[in-house]
Amino acid sequence: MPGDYLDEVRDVIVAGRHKEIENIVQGLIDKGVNLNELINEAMIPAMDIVGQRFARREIFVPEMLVSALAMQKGLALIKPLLKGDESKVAGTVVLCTVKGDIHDIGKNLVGMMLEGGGFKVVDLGVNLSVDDLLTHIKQIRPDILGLSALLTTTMPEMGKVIQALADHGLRDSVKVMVGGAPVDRRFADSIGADAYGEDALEAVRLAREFIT
Ligand code: B12
Repeated sequence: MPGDYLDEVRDVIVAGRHKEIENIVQGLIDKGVNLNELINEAMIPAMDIVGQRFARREIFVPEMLVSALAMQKGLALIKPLLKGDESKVAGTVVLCTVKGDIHDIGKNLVGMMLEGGGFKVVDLGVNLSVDDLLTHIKQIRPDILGLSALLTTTMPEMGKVIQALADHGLRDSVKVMVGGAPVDRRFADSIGADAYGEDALEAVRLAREFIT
């Protein structure tokens, strides 16, 4: 049955069975399954289930961690297959999670899709302070900056970054897009971001819009 493998992948990630995920995902890659379907209909929904269980206090941080590990191992196998043609770079995107936030799975997915879409991605990692980020922006001079936050407590950092870009005369040289589960368009507007992206595909669409 076509949908069965989606259920299996979802269940293995939810259960945090990270030692099994690579064999399963590699087997599916070898069979030529649709990778977007695998990510969007099995892997991301698995993380949503994990988050709901955590919120209901049915699981705790260690369980969230092993699910995240399973997710990361699975995505690592898919990543090389999404790579675009590096000879035609559409533009440079700097990505990071803001200070205080170490949730990087969504950011990594955004980076994978942008690379697949022909962008050069400079991933600065997680927990970037405003000052560190400014230093990198001055050096790299990207076309686009993508900020990710998964905690309501770290969302305000996005506004601080945008303000700091303005204070240092850099705001007009870089388009800023923001994303992450608690972020929405209204928040993006309120902090003066150029755009809000709901998911990784939207990030690619926005980046293309910025460049053309
Ligand atoms: C996995 C996970 C963890 C892992 C993270 C591992 C890792 N390497 O990322 C660990 C265990 C470390 C963790 C820790 C914590 N977590 Co946590 N975590 C999660 C969980 C279950 C999944 C997140 C995830 O990976 N989702 C899958 C990805 C693909 O989705 P996404 O990140 O939203 O990204 C998509 C879009 O948002 C968008 N996007 C993302 N970024 C960007 C950027 C741009 C520019 C664009 C355009 C788009 C975009 O595209 C992505 C792809 O579609 C969420 C629940 C949830 N459903 O979000 C809780 C959750 C975010 N965590 C939560 C909490 C409370 C914590 C802790 C405080 C727990 C604790 N007591 O210690 C710590 C905080 C750590 C910190 N300082 O950051 C809460 C946050 C609540 C809140 N209101 O703020 C959540 C919502 C769980 C819950 N329901 O309560 N967590």
